[in-house]
Amino acid sequence: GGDSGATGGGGGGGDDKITMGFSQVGAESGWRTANTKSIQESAKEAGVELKFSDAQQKQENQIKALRSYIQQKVDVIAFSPVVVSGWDTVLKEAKDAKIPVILTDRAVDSADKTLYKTFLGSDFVEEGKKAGQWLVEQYKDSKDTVNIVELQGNTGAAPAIDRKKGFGEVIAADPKFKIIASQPGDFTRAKGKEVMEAFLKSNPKIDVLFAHNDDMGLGAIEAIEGAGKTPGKDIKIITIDAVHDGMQALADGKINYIVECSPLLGTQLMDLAKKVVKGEQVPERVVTEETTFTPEQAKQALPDRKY
Ligand code: GZL
Repeated sequence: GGDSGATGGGGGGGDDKITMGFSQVGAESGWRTANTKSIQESAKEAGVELKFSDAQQKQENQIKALRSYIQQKVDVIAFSPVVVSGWDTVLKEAKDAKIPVILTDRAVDSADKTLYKTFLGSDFVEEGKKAGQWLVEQYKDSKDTVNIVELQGNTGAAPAIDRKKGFGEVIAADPKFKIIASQPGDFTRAKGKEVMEAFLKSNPKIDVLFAHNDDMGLGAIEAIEGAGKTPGKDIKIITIDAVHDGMQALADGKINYIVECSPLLGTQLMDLAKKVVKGEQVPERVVTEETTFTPEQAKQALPDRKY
């Protein structure tokens, strides 16, 4: 194959077949497994040679994976950073090795924007705002205090920081909304259930649960039912993602509203990767298209959902 030129890392094989090193956060949620499936299927369709690693939600494992991709001289690196900070050193190593990097799903807080070519993923602040807007609308005619508990994603993750920010900004408009407890549930069902059990024990009056993803909401539903309360009625539940099991709970009335966060980033990622390896210009930010769902809309959408 021809010379890989300034942008590529001298990857394998012929001119058009590129090699991508991908570091995935883990397999913590339904969203994550759907995202992994999208990336692996899209790589096959695009004829991209994919080296894939699962970091089990540990940053040090992602850094190790990125270093191994640099060693292997892949043509392009893509990853979903489990947390926003601590990436500058390894991203500089990739830059020095002339291997372009694409951020997907989650962002990093590096001040140096030349450390990556583009960030493909959702606007998490917007997702948090949509969740808050639904709540404000639901309680617009009520004067009573609304006691909210919040299950956050893993500490330091872009979606956890930004969803909390967007939601908080919107409900700050009316002092009747009170977040009486807010803890990380790490985006998993198990932790979501465990933290919700603690919330229920220490807060006699909980009106609303805002969970940063469906999986924590589903875990919380188990805790709420275990406490003899009815999810969706005694405690209103808002979640983010719209994966199958969340949409089923929404259709069943156990969740009241879901803000979609699409995991289907694979096709766009492979297109961006091919452009970047060729040294073509790409937008520095590609925002995912996504919507929201009520129980009625979930019933309509469920039969056609891919995940
Ligand atoms: C959001 C993604 C989050 C999902 C969770 O793009 O990073 O991580 O909302 C997943 O379900 O674990």
